[in-house]
Amino acid sequence: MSLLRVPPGQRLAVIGDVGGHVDALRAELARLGVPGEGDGPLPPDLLVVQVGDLIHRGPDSAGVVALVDRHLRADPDRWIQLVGNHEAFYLRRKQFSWPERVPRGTVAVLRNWWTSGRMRPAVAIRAAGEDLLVSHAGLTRGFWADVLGAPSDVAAAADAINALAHRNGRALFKPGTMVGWRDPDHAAGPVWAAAGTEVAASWSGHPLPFSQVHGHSSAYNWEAGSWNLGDDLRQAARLDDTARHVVITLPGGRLVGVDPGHGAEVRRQWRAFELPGGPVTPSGSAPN
Ligand SMILES: [Mn+2]
Repeated sequence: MSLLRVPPGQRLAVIGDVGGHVDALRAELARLGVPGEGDGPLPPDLLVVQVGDLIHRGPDSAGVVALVDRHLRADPDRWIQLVGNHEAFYLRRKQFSWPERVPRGTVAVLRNWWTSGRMRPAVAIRAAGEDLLVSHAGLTRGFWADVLGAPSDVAAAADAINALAHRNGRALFKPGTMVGWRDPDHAAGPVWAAAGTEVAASWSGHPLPFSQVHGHSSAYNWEAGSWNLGDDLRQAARLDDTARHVVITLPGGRLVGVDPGHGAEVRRQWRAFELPGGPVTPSGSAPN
């Protein structure tokens, strides 16, 4: 089973949805210490996980994919690339309509990442004494129980999700309320589940087997200033305005949402979710 341990002295940075905003990605990588305005090489103490949805919306999807491709080639062990629904748009039967198309060469790069396994659905990480499952949209309780068989171990969960990639795409890409205006589905898949009404809501009243970090959508509407959560979960939720993160702390772990919500316009204020390596839990976070 594959559990990625972030050793003492190293750090983890989980980067949320990029949405074709190459300048925003470069700026964040530079802030994390990547030289050459994010071109690299990655500093030796840095492990990057990007949650998918690199492309669409913003001005330069091709530039984002080219930049990430350089990191994946130069440091395949320290840039973990996850698949989002916008990448999946070019990998399989289309599940939604979208007005944009990335260039053919960019599609070829995405397909190569997917077939070679360099882009995957999930990763299990242990950092600062906390086990984290990172996926594009988050793992609902229904999917965890019905499709994965309720693994309590984070590495077993990631392995089970990743095993679906080329064997059972129908399960992996199971849509939820964000496709076709369906009602919320507490068993929506980890590429499509909505952060508030599906992922968080599905765990309400049930202990989390491990913590999670996800992108794709947010349990808080930053523009409207409103929650996509019921009262009980709202009590457990905390906002990080500077980073644009939503942290919902529940029995057994926490759900960390890192989608900055970039549209055609970039959000100026956002950050990666960072954790130090090693066994020490940083003050203020939820140990489990
Ligand atoms: Mn998405």
